[in-house]
Amino acid sequence: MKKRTLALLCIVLVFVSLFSGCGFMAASELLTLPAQPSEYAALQSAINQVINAGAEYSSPVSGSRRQSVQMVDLDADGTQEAIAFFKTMEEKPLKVCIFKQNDKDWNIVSEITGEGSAFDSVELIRLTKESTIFLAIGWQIGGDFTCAMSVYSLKDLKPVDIGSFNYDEYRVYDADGDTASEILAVTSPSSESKGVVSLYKYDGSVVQNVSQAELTNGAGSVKVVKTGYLKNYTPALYVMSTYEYGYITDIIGCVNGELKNLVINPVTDRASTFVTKYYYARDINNDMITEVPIPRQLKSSEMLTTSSNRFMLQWYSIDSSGRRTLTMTTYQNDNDGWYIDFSDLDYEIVANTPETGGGESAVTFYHMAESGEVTEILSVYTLTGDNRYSRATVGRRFMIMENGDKVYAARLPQTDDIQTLEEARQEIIERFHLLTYDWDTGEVS
Ligand SMILES: [Ca+2]
Ligand SMILES: [Ca+2]
Repeated sequence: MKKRTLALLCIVLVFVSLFSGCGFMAASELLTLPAQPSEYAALQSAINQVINAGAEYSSPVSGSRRQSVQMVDLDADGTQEAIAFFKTMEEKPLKVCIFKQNDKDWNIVSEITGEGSAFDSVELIRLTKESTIFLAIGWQIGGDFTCAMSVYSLKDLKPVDIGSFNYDEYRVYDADGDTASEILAVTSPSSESKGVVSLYKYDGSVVQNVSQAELTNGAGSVKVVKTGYLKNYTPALYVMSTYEYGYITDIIGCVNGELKNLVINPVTDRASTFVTKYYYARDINNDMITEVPIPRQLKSSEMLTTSSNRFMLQWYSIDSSGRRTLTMTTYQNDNDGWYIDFSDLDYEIVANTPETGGGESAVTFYHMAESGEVTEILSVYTLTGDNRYSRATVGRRFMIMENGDKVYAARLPQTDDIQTLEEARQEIIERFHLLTYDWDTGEVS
């Protein structure tokens, strides 16, 4: 095994589910004003007048802005206004109030009311190249997971409805590279229609649907929506849905202002990204470009007892024309929480055999010669229990790392060349990684 330079993965260990979308969250504690210094007492007093009139706080349930009172300089006058979210018993029960400070007092300068069961989300969006802020409010309408978004201009802090649309999920980013943000709305498939991603853009007076792209025909519920970069560093939306007995990822890019599904096969009307397990697109090699995992079945050998679902994951980056480039090849062990980067090997892994028992779980990888002869290349062990450390170094085994109550070890073929063996061991240690969570999985609740 030759020593190679490897791009070490930098994986963030913190699992933060930051997602926008129309899901139901567990009722979180309402976050009101961060503190109660004297200058906020007057604001609290103004808010209390709304509450005393029969309203209660109703914080947005998803997205990154979930406080029921948010301090923002909406009109760029250098001082912050307050936006507060309430639920009332009125005919339109959801109420947004914008408060502005005038000397010491805070007063309501405008209100928005709407129908729905809850605020799904709120966004402050720069829909033009200038710094002007537009307000978008997602309303949960009806009992299912459908939301409606209304977008408002805020000239003189007077909201004017400049467009609205339904969505199940959405993301806000500059999709077409004009430095202004757009809204990309995802609607799940129904019995009558395919899932669709729609591009909503501000034309100077209204926000309207300027382009859309369909998801895979036959795709089911949307599981993951995340933004990422194509190979040429243009942004795209990666949408993973259930599909038959697995999952499929549609990749929606914006080409010359038009949304395009970059991985759809026009003949089959489905994306080329089917996976049987819950493997979603991510930046596997930390180069800012999102890769999509596609499994490759390992060849099997009659000389080995292997189960049929043994495969490597091949991670591809996609460019704006849909061409894909292999970036990394991994073997992933979901049960034991690790993967190995098998990129750029000068031999082909053909099969592996898993074994479990007695506080040990092992996977052995093989190479197959043209004659069909099978050679063991590498075994990786996950060890638990009392004497796991001693078992990590028994015989030809060497320890890779420990994590919690697990010790990971490996075993390489016999060799008398101590230096080669030491280099090979070091390479295995470098290629071995624990499975961790993305900081932004894009998972949809
Ligand atoms: Ca744009
Ligand atoms: Ca990448």
